[in-house]
Amino acid sequence: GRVKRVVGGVPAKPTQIQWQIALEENKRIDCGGAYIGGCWVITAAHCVRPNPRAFRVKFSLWKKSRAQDTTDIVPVEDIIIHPKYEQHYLYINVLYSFTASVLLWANVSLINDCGRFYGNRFKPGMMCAGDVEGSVDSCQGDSGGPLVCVDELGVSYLWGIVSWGERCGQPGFPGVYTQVAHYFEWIRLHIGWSAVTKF
Ligand code: 4AZ
Repeated sequence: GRVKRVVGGVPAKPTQIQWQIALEENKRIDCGGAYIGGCWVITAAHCVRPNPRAFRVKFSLWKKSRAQDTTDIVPVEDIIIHPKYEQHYLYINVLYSFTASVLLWANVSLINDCGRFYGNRFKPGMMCAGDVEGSVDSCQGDSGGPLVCVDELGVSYLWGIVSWGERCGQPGFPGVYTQVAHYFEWIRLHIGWSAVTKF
């Protein structure tokens, strides 16, 4: 497959990014997501349709596909889309088939005042990350996947969700992410406090 993927990434070590999931729709993988605890996974709304039966969640992505056991692939019971999600904010996404290779990750910096790059397409609840030169970025296929901040104790916090951008790795067009904190109350309303897992 000709999957477009993270720019400037390096392979993850086994179990390094345990919260990363892959979202499978009718045997294809076009999106990622993050396990946040309990029975909850978070992803980008443009990755899903309100039809849980079309999707499965794949865990343990560091395992070679033949080493995956049945519990690494789980069905989806329900899909909750944020009420303010508006499809017309999105660009048309070309879907790439994910003949899966290895999970890659990259170090990105948070970039402030992203309206200078994207004008009024950049809206509240969005944030930008990468670098201005375009040497690190997320890309198609990464959508819905996690951007985490790691604190001084090594605890990872879900900060952003891969959302959109002007192609990938383009100078002056950093990747745009959903700012998780902006939706925290809504997320908490659905999952409750107890569900949040510490990684
Ligand atoms: C996409 O279409 C997409 N460079 C995801 C991330 C970025 C661009 C496009 C950011 O899913």
